[in-house]
Amino acid sequence: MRHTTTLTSNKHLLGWVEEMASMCQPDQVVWCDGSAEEKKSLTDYAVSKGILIPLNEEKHPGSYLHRSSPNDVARVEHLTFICTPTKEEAGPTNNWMAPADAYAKLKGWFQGSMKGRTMYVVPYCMGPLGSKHSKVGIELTDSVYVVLNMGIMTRMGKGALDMLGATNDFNRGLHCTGELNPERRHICHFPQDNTIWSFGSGYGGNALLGKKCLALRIGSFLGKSEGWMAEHMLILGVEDPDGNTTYVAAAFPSACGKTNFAMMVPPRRFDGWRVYTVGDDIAWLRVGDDGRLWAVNPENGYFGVAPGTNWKSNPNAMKCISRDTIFTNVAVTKDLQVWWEGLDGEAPEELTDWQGRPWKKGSAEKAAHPNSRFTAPATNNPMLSPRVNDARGVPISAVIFGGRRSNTIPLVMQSWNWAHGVYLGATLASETTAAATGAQGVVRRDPMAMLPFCGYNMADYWSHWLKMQKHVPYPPKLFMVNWFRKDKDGKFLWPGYGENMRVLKWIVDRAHGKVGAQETLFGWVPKQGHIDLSGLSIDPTRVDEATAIVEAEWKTELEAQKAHFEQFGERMPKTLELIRQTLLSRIN
Ligand code: GTP
Ligand code: SPV
Ligand code: MN
Repeated sequence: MRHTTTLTSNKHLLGWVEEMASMCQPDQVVWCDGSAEEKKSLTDYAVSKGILIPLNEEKHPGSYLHRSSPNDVARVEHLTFICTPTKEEAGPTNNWMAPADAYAKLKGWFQGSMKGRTMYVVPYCMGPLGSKHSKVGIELTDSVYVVLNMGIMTRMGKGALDMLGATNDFNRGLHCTGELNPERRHICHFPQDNTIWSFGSGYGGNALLGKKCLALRIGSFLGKSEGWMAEHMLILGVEDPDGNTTYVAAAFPSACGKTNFAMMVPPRRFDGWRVYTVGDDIAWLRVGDDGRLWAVNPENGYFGVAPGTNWKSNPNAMKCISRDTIFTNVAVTKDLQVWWEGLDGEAPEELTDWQGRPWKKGSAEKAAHPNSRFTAPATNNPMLSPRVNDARGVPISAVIFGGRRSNTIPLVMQSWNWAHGVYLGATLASETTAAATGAQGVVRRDPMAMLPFCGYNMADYWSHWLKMQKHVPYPPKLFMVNWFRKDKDGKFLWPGYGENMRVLKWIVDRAHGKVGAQETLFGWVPKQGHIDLSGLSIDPTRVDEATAIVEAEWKTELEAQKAHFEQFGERMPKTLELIRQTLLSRIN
């Protein structure tokens, strides 16, 4: 099999592509340049093969529907591996395979796997083009759907190759859709080799290798040795009526509200306030020359959860998906308009569901898959921060950790200090969601929302977080939030979405030392009346319930954290366990 390209003469790259192609044996190798013509011809091809279905051109210009295999609808954490030389380097919260074993096993699967198919060479850059902090990756894939998604989610094409030049400094990503057989599906990371091999899934975080695989798993590993941090965080800028903008980063687990918070529209009471989106999923954090922590969003688009998105909950997301968007596993109307649970208005009488089957209103089954998604370019966002392409990023004044918890965790709490904030992040727990396969609604520890994304031992990751304090003379203040506390009937106590602005305002004021706080046994909370509730029609007792600290619940919580820490043995930073014991002793 022969192939040529005029796009690069990089010997490292050409040699590696040749090697991978001779293993996978595609019929042809196509180099992607990221041009508009290329996008059009790939799209036309995908439509001709039924991989993409054109949507209603009037309602959804330039937009398409993709239906994935019903067995391939979310990340597969049990099939995701960190392949470090020793198991200890991956730690107890990651699946581990010895690198030699993983390469051998997957070589067996990749061998001849692209016969009759095309291998696309997808060069991409995570982070602004030309920035020394950005990372170049090359993804080899046999999926045209992956290519088109990478074209939206990353700076894809010739610009990335130009950045790479003749160097060997690129992530080697190999992806093959295979037969979509869950028995032959693995997502393997080789941090020491800056390599990712993904076989047997075409979906999201399993297949778009720039996102979770490179920007978080490999990224967190690189960050540890290079002195920066790769985090599962949104980044937003909140501008007050005087025009001062404060930047905030927030880590919430998958499908726990990052996209919504990053695109929030402040309620009427906050006339003159604006929220700008820098990123909705991933933040790369570095210490700036001025001693502050600066954040860059390495992505270029949004791979967002569709269900629950509507004109009331997230009007900016609705604008983001108004054109040039790929929808995956949503339902469609007869005239090819998209639909999902939680979209505005009543469900239509009849739909075609996410699997292409007829669906009738009132059906017990969901029409859209709970993890159905949209892939939309960041430039569609009317509130896109003008700083997104700034290589320095934006200076972060507050970092927020938040989970999906029906009880215990109050609406908002500020840490005493950096170490206590790291403790709050390290003990973050959340109910599982449809973003990964497996049981949903089960509370599990998801430290810093990074449980599925940390590319090395979580205890070492916490040490890295603790150590960062020394390198950040002007650190952000650390907070935790919970939008998801429920009353005894199982209803959310706090209205959430745009109303979260009321909580954000307190956080920003605290970060600037503008407002007081109430000391509790476990952290700082707003004083009575400090969360502005004007113009909000909600029974104030519900807010009291949402913000309450119930000692008995905290006792259970703190005791449950013991086993979480113990699994890390000697590597566990003592500071965090001592903080846990201190907090517990305050109740006892
Ligand atoms: P990933 O893309 O998986 O990392 O998810 P994400 O953190 O960006 O989550 P997203 O903003 O897409 O929200 C996921 C789900 O949570 C959606 O169904 C939302 O409607 C719901 N949600 C988001 N914010 C709130 C909130 O403030 N309150 C409530 N009750 N639900 C929310
Ligand atoms: C998540 O699961 O946190 C996502 C979606 O952002 S995926 O790209 O599939 O990881
Ligand atoms: Mn995510």
